[in-house]
Amino acid sequence: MILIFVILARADRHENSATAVVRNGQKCLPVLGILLVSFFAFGSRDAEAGIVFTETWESPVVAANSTTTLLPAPWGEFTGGAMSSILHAADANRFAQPLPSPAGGNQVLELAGTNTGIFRMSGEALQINSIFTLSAAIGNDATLGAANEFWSLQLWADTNGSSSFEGSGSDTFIGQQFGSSSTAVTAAEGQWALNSFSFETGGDDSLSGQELIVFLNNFDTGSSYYDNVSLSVSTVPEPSSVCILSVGLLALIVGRRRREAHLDVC
Ligand SMILES: [Ca+2]
Ligand SMILES: [Ca+2]
Ligand SMILES: [Ca+2]
Repeated sequence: MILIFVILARADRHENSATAVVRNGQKCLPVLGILLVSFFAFGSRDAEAGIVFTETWESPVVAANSTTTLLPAPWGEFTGGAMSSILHAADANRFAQPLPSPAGGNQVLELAGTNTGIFRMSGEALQINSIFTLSAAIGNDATLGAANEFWSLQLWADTNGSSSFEGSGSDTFIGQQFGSSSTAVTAAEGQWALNSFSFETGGDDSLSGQELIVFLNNFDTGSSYYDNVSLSVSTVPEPSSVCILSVGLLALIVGRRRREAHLDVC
């Protein structure tokens, strides 16, 4: 990164030595173009993005209009309270079949009852300068007037190293997006909306090495509906690299304008 900036700076200085040639803005375009391409190429936050898992709830297959409490591995019920979880074929009275985007297929997860939740160990160790994004299609049951707003997408850290989820006091709550939040997207009746929660670790290494836990929750009355649950991780470029490029670009632009202003005066 530093080498690229040095090369660009030298190229800029070399061009200055032939100052007589630089009389209009067109000469700036190649250098600025290279800088901008470099910035986006090396500064892209999604350069190393990857999907950790996607869960569609299409397996095991259940008959239409029926349910099962059998969760696909490695999902498990959270045992900290009166929990239940139901994987069921979408009832035509609740949602159209096949399920409209951003949901899909014919099966969804229903979490029924106050403070119901299921979790999944992600297999991902938390590390600095990373962004973890948990997203899901959230459904609005057409048979009820309520907006099914008590869903919650949560990320936790396995602080006690149990490779399981025990909740507060044992594991660390990282954050959530939830249905009654002002930033949540609520689908129309019978429809689905994509919601997500992102956690950027930055340079904080307090949770580094701990396994990330995904927790899906229904925190109040009624039911929550989830489909196409997905976890992704991307690496944030080194702050020093972004800083060097930004400062370098700014310095070159300012320097160029000053020299051009000087030439105009002369
Ligand atoms: Ca599905
Ligand atoms: Ca509803
Ligand atoms: Ca744990």
